[in-house]
Amino acid sequence: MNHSQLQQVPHRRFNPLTREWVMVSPHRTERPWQGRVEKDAPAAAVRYDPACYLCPGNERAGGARNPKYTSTFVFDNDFAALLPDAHHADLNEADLLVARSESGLCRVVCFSPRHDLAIPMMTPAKVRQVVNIWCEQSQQLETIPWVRHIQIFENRGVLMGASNPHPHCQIWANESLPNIPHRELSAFEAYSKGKKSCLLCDYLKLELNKKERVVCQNDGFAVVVPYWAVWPFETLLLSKRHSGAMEELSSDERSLLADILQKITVRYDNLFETPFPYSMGFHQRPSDGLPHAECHFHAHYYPPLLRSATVRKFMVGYEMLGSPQRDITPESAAGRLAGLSEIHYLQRSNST
Ligand code: H2U
Ligand code: ZN
Repeated sequence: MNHSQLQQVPHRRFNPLTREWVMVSPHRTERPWQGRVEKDAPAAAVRYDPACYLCPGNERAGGARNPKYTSTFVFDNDFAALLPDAHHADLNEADLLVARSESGLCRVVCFSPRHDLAIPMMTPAKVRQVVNIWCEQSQQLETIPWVRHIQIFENRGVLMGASNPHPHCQIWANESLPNIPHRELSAFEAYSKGKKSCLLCDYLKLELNKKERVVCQNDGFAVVVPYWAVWPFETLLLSKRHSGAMEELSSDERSLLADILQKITVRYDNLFETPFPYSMGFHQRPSDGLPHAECHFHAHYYPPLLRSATVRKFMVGYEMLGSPQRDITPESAAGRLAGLSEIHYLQRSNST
């Protein structure tokens, strides 16, 4: 059997980054479905919201007041999940009750003073400022001796638990390697040891040759729906040059990163003509001072939507108990995303 015959039959696909399997059931997409592609009510586009905790000059929920910032704005999360000075604890009872203390810092980054402009709608120069602040923050946080991992992530939309529509992301820096980066690090190390090359450099080469899962690219980055995608329109953003962290990107590459972030998010918004919800985040090498030359800088986008602005995929039932499963194939999701315009639907209707 070859790859094209897989388009009709249930099968499993292997994720070499996490070394887990996903079930793919393409034949189910033929089942009757009477839904339609419906558009969400467009969010009221206010540039400034006096009731927003993140807008310039406003008071936050914790009582602090934001400065009248004019570019990006970073502050320590008023409700931080981790604290920098955890009391040391290392408990183990019969290998069954195991716990350790964890120090960390949690920050919030407002992308711009504008309450209404998310990444796909911002100017390229403003997105570049966001990339700059991510690099600056990573560089600053990794100088803290106990910081071993820096996670930059964005929850967009209420569906993904974002607490505020003002475009922002979070940065958590902590003492230990979280589960998923830990699994990815083991996979990078094992692959590099066995094949004497980089897992994601090899994967990217394969995808750029095959082209069937490539959504968009520029000189520095490519976005693919990975062969092993779990979420219907999940994507993987890969740097073309092998580098381990965002701060290692050249000035040109930082601009290209800003560009590719817009290319993929504009496509997402255009898919159902709605502000497309997702959780996304960057995976970089651990910041423990070791080189980790086998790690390859990348980002994951996990959007929950399946068929329209309101029909989402749920990770329930078999997926909670067995393994993740998808119906629409990664190839067909990539084809749909790749075919979309790079002009945002709201900017299109404004110009007509
Ligand atoms: P999310 O939208 O991804 O939840 O991120 C917003 C974060 O902002 C959230 O973690 C913090 C919340 O704790 N926050 C503040 O620190 N101060 C506020 O006044 C509002 C929200
Ligand atoms: Zn706001």
